[in-house]
Amino acid sequence: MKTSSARRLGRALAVLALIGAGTQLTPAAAATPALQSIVPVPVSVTPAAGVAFPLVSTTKIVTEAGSAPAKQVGDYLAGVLRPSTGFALPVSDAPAPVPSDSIALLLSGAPSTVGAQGYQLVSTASSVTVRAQTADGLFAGVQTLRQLLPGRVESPSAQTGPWTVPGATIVDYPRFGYRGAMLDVARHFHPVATVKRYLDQLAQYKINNLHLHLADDQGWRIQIDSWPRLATYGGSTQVGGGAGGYYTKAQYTDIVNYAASRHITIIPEIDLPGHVNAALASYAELNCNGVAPALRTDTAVGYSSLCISKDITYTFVADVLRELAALTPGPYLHIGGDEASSTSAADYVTFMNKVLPLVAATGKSAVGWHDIAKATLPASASPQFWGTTTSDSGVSTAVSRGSKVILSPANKAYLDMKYNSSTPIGLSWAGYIEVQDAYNWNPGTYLSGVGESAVRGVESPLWTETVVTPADIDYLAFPRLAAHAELGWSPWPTHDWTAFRTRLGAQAPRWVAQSLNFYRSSQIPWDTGGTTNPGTCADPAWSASQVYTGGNVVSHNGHKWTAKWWTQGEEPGTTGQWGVWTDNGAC
Ligand code: TNX
Repeated sequence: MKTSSARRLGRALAVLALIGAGTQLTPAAAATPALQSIVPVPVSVTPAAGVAFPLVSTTKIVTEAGSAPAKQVGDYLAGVLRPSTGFALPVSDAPAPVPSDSIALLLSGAPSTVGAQGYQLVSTASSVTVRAQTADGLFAGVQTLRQLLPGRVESPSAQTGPWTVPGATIVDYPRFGYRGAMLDVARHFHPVATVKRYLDQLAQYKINNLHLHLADDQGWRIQIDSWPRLATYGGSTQVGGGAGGYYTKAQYTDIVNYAASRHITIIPEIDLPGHVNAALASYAELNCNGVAPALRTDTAVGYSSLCISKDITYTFVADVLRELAALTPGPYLHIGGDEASSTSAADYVTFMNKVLPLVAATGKSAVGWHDIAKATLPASASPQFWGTTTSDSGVSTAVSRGSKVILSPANKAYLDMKYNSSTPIGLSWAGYIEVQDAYNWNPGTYLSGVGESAVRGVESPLWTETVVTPADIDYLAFPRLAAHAELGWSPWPTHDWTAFRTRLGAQAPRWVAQSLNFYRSSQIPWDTGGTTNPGTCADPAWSASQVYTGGNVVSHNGHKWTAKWWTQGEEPGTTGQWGVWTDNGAC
């Protein structure tokens, strides 16, 4: 059964298909009209037939008068649009009425249905007006506005217009208040610049939480003043034996502030009481036998545990949580809790019963991997489900006591699982996860005993045993992260794989413009920019600007090459990162 909003969307798209034929559109735009291409799909889109807003050199951005948060969103939007358009796009307080030739970001007049995170976007021939109740809502509206412009608007260098926003009224708000991603910076350390790059990508898809897995067996990644060797020694290596690293407090704060400017909350995790070899190696007194083990750079799990019976363990945990809480404006501290197989079941519960109040003492709410539900949780604590089944008695009991659940089922939401057997990086213990697998599940009915209202939201974890570079992060996160973002934001009645894959395919020009190394899944009809001429061995040769799709054949350097998947700018013979071109031999 479809809701009225879903029907409205369906009608809107049908109307669009009609008007698309009559307007001046590039071939690429004609293939995927912008209003049909938004990810996550909005609650409702009503096109204004024949109307379009031209973004031109004189366009100004005006923001709610006197509101610093609205001004910051305006500055952010200008920062996105200036490099590619080359326009000045000055940002100033909005006069009333809103002048023509402007993009207005206003904190009044939004319909009440948009709530705390949603927005209304109205584009006419003379202005684009985003209205929301909060700066979070304006920021979400700005992400939609980006997607209404051609993908090349995302380029860091000047591009050719025209820059046209189709006329429409969009009313939009999230299904779940929490939309998350997790980055493991412990297995391989990822520097501040990489985290910022990821934050920029998350923001585009309206993800509003980044959980940082800051400590594990192979490395401790955050400066703690009361236990300095955690970072300086415990952070000195990583999986495979590389140099590792850690964030100073100033660097962590830089990440927190950058995230805030993208309306993203940082959730720091210290994994306890297992996954602690780096801490045990740094301080002998944390070990039951008083002997510090060696640092580890392998990927074994389940062998390390804090000493549950020692008082110093709780001094240590309290110190770490206190320092972390002081650096973290968000409401959550994540205490891990998974795979503590070297801690007895009774000790595990003892430990959690002592540590949960230590979290509360910092004024924060606890999040933990769903194993923490083996203890009796306060309603404020959120178990994060990472299993591969669809029921868990600990989680459903916690829900009956008032807890809300974060859903990260490993066989759907784990970004570190391979797409298929030939994926060059990633793991496969929870199975292969193609884009359709990532998309086709309903968070509101997934776990027995955990209904829609007990779900805090969806989170996509990226563990980094095999993930070293920003390009690796891109490759595993995209496009699956966009699928999860839609599960977290869009109303369930809009859920439709066929429509989604087209909308997802339309993201390709944006990702290319951003140099995002996404996985060109053969399940997705990637937008090729309207180009169709692949060349032949005998005639036109490979060109760096041409888009090729799987099966296209070109000649280059006297050889004939076949593209395995969507590609642009990757030279046959030199290949892209993982060899998109198959060499078919001499022409
Ligand atoms: C399981 S999921 C883990 C991590 C690994 C991950 C690899 C969870 C809470 N623990 O320690 O990195 O699998 O996919």
